[in-house]
Amino acid sequence: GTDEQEAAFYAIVDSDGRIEPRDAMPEAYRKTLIRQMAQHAHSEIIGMQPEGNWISRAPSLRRKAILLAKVQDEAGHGLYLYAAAETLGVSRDHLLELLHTHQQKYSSIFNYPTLTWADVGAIGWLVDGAAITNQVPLTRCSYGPYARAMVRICKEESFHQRQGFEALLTLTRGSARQKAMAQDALDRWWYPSLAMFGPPDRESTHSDQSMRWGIKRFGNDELRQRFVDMTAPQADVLGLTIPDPDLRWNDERGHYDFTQPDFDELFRVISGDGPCNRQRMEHRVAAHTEGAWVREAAAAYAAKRAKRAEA
Ligand code: FAQ
Repeated sequence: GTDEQEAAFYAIVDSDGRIEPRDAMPEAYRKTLIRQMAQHAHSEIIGMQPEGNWISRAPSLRRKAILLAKVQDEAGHGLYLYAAAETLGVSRDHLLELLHTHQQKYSSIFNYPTLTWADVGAIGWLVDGAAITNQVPLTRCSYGPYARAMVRICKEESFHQRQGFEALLTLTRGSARQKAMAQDALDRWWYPSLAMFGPPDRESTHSDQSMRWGIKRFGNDELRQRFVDMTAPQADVLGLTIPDPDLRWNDERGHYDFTQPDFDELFRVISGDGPCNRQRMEHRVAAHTEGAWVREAAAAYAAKRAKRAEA
């Protein structure tokens, strides 16, 4: 772009305006947005798998209906995000191709297994809780289509979070075995949830630039702290113990002190070596391949209708 275009871009960003698809933008800004939005979209659709695993085994009809609706919402979030990414000049097909060939990522959290029913509650409470903490600031992201998609997604995620909390509350008020199952789920999901926020700021590749561009509004560490501050009192209400002996309120800081997640584990999981990476990708690619006839039929139907409209 020209210097003039660049000045116009920064004038919008610096005045907290929104960049729209037709505005000139630096190529690196466009690339960063495509990376983050695609990764986010991929996370939504891969994220359907761990909970989808429990749809046929939900403990009651009511729980099953709720879980089905939640997993459908996640498919919807993926669609809003792919559509928002398409405004940057990439196609959804291409983005899926990049996912399927390991050239783009999805969130580390979805590479962990859902071993019991309590895991479904823990995902809603912790994973959706972390997602909201990270995504509410994205409603003020400098790229208009992404920011607007986030508004609706955050409303739905906050319902998902309460759903998970309520499912866990039911278990913690149940039998000793049910309570133990809820505690075990918290023990396994706590640190992977903290890792969702990404590496510490000092090791974060993109944070400084993304904050300069108004894509990210806060660093990874600040959002992780916010999540701990929000979640610790909720664990008390549930009567569950967060698996961190050093977690305690620090009056001076006005925040909870806590133990950081194992970032070596995060990088291992991101690079493909988590407990379920292979299974998640195989399932995704198989679903895509088996769904080819649906895409072909939809395209043929659209072409037929277009032809009819012409006649
Ligand atoms: N997993 O320089 P940074 C959901 C990568 S919620 C995998 O700090 P950035 C809802 C990062 O891409 C989950 N990769 O990166 C739901 C970068 O890689 P690269 C999805 C990670 O972008 C709930 C490198 O490490 N939410 O789906 C992770 O500035 C329940 C260096 O990191 C979003 O995607 C990780 N945890 O900050 C669905 C939110 N952390 O490209 C179903 C939007 C870092 O250099 C059920 N995304 N990496 O090779 C963001 O806010 C940001 O992208 C961050 C990372 C904060 C995730």
